[in-house]
Amino acid sequence: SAVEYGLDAPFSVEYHDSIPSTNARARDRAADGASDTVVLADEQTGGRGRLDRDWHSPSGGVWLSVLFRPDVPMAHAPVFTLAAAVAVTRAAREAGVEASIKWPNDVLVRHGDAERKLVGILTEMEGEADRVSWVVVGIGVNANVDPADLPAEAEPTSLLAERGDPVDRRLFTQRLLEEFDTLRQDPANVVEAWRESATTLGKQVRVETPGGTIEGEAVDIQFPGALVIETDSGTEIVSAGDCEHLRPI
Ligand code: BT5
Repeated sequence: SAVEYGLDAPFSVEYHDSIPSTNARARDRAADGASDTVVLADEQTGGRGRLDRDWHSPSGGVWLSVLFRPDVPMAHAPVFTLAAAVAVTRAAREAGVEASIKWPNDVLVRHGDAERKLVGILTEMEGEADRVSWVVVGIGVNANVDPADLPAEAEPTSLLAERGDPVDRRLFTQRLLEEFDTLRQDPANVVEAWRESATTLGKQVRVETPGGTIEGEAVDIQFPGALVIETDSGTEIVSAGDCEHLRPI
């Protein structure tokens, strides 16, 4: 409940026991002129992933959206997805869970060769090419939820399952928002921070894009968020928005 939170965050925080989607609510707040606002919910009944996929959001998760108005061109907005991934990874590690980032928008926990999805991030924005009007970064963390209540094909995990006991959602969310607040103000340094927490680099990957499949070694990330892949026929650079699926091969 809201009482469990009582966050001292660098944002104005709006809490809901249940809401269709915190991203949808944050977009509505943006249309009303709000900024530096976090929408937080215990449960979402219509959570969304990328490409209009469903995001399962039972009670006990940390489902939140950060609305802000950075002074950056539209093309730079993907850097805030990386910033969110770094922030949530750091908060998870402080909670004792060895999370790492899978490009472009997942945070997962490795168990041997298996990778289990802990977090998904969905960034939306509106504005002009030379300056965004607003950005909404949606972060879905399987916090105190049972992975058995999540879609099995996604191979999900949760902070609860990894730790064996519930996480203090207030502390976790507080740390997440503090880290995100620092990173969002320093986009140029986000890529370096991302490299330190990423699991994708140095791996053989297969990326599905609207233009076809790209296979090779993921060698680097470029500002504001593109993946650099060495293929047999040369270097390919894939923007986050063009990635439909990334699989290790
Ligand atoms: C994402 O999409 O990973 C972005 C998810 C963003 C969710 C947050 S919650 C707060 C805010 N409000 C919203 O409405 N959304 C944001 P994508 O990469 O497209 O992955 C979606 C896929 O993940 C689905 O097709 C499922 O296979 C799987 N999935 C669904 N729910 C999951 C969960 N809770 N944990 C792990 N995997 C899940």
